Amino acid sequence: MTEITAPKSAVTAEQFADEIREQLKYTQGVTVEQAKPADVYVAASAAVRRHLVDSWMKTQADMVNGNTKAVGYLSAEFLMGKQLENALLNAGLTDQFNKAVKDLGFSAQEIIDAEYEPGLGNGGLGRLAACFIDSLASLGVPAFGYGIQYKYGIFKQEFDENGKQIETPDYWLANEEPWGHIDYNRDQKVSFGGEVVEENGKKVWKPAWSVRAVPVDYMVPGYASGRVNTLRLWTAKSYDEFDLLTFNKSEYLDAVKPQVEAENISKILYPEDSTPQGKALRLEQQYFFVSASIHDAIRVFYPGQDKPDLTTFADKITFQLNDTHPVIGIPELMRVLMDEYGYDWDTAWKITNKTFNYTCHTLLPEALEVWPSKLIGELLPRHLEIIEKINDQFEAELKAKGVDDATIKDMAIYTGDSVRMAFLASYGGSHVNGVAELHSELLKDVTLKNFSDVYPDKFTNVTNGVTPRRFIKLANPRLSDVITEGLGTDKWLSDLELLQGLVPLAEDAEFVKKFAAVKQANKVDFSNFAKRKYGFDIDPNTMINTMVKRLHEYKRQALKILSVIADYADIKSGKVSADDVMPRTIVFGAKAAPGYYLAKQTIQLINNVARVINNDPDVKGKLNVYFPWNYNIELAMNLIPATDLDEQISQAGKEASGTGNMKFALNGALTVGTLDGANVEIRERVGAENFFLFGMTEPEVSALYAKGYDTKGLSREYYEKDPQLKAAIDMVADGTFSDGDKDTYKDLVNDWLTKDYFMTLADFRAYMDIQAQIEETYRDPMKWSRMAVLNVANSGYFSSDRSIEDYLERIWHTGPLA
Ligand code: BZD
Repeated sequence: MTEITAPKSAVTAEQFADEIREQLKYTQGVTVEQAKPADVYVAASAAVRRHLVDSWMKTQADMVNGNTKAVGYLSAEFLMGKQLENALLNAGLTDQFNKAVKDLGFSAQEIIDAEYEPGLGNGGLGRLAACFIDSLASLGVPAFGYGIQYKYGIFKQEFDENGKQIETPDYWLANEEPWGHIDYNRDQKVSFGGEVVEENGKKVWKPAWSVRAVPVDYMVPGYASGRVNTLRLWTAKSYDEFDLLTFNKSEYLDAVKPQVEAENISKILYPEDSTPQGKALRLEQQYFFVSASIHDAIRVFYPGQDKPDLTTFADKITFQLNDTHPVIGIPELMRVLMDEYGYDWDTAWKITNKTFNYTCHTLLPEALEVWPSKLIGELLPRHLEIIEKINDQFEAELKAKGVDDATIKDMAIYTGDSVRMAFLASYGGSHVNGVAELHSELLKDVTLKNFSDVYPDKFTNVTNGVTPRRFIKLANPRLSDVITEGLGTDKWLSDLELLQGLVPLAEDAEFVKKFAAVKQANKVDFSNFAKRKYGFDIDPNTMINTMVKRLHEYKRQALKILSVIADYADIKSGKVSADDVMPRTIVFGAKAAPGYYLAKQTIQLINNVARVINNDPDVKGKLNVYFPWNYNIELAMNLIPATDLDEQISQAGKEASGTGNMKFALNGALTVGTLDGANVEIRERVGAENFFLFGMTEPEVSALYAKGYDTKGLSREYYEKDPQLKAAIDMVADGTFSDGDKDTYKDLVNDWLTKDYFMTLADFRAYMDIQAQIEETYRDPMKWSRMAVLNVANSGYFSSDRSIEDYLERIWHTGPLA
């Protein structure tokens, strides 16, 4: 007997169909006969939202009235994915919905497909925030996600006829969006500019301009917890109506200028995922959402109080800073406490220090935000003063601890010219965490070493995780059924470590075959999806080998494509017979930041390798490369369950964690990877024999830098010595993938041969060797599937529920509502 614990609403399919009809008629004014899938999508969304409202209101009331500290997850990005399916699952309405829409004359899939995916994030950091608020709600922990409702999300990616990336705006709000509720009555005023004056011995900020921050609330339903939290995304509105006088003179653009400028703040998500752009607008965005959120928390937790006792603030809510983007919140809370509520510096500092914690998501020094003091001074003059004072206090504290002057200088939060946000966060909050064990160690030993030396107790690790609801249950229903059957219960969806129970089944041939059949069926599904959406002809009987993530030199998509080219060259030159090749389909998905030249060249190269190889009869059916454009959550949910082999092949010591790797392992793909980020922990758990490890370790990388790898052009030696590598690079240089033009990739080739900062060439041989081993393993399907079962069984640790439990225990010191 299989135990089923999934939520199930008492509502019948007939009742749910009636609710959809009502919405269609009374809110949207269309009959069922007139309705298009997009209409039914809006109606069904409104209907499911209604089923969640009571839990939502009760959760808020219990949060405000109870004694459980809430979590405020401050994040410039929440990459949520489509909402309807997830809301149905958590409301226990999936079956009713499926039947109801069928009775109304639609397929469930076409209704789900009618939703437009919001792209309010760049990549891992934004998706992590979405997984975390799902887990907070599922664990019953009171929480707010606080961020920005950008009008334009991450750009839409297309490829032109030369294979180049084209970015087009993603106006995701072009059609009705049924999930967000705009609450004009809970707005906040956010001010900028002006000057600070002294009045009666007090500092008073006289800002020059203000915008109206209006919250748009999204429900965040928990799975099987009965709780529904809130994601509050701020949108910027102007206080100034347009200037009628100017308008009457027909100067339309001038008349609406102030309005446009204010509303620009929430207009667009910065498509950056590595280096901060010194853009005023970006700082405005950061301050905008953080200031509104802090004031909102005071409003929520001290309702109707003119003179709240904010010495209890840190007992009401703890703010997690998702990277440095919200760090301006530290001086902002200081300012609010002192200037708006009259607290003295020391009291304000205690509260602030207790309220904030900081998560770092990078190891690239250039990705730690640094703002010019001049810009902060112009935009937020009072905050700059406070930051200077924080820095003075910090220096005095360091001196008192006996830190030497040179180190104190290295640690400066405020250097005179600039403000280092990661340092401000490390000093201003209670805890600092990295996102995987290796990453947290490197933060302590390298990136934030001085801080960890002085404040060792602040530093901790919380290894990332992913939500099993979206990334197993919704993405891979077939595997979910096989797991539930294998374990005799579906409880694993809220306690993922139960997957351990599958370990013995790896020895059960019947189970392993069933598992393999799921993978095969998913591959067929993906092939159909790719045909429908992209026009690709993917052969589901080949190995599906996937590399999906932002395009970055450190992630080394170049290593993957060079290996493909090397294989191609071997077949073309007759060194390897096509008959001996194990058929493989390589699928890439990646967006490059619009200003990142080498990343964009790499995209162009991959597209043209795909074009040449896929059209070459010599390798037909053996080696194929596809690059579906505009990688997003929907594509991830279709591709991950169909993947046999995942790649996380970053240069060791560069990828903070990676979370794609977790999603793949949980869906029964094997990983080829370096000892980097969360790969280290995945390998530890699934077993070294079930993970394809290759490449230099972090200390080996450091040693090779010390020899001058990138400065003395050592990469060329690897090129000269390895004929396979040489052949591959020569093929790129000689125009094989650019219709004979030798210039197209010259900068890429030149970089490989003279600098190669991320050591692609140095790791090439090890990578080719491990790929040979992978082929051999794949030729034994039972062996491969057994390894894949063990990956699933041993990856339960990588649930975001476990990450959140770690945050609760190590950092937030709070828990579920009573
Ligand atoms: O965060 C990523 C890291 O690169 C991954 O290793 C890690 O798994 C995830 C989650 O912790 N970082 C980002 O995604 N960073 C950004 O997207 C980003 C966005 C704007 C500005 C700077 C970085």
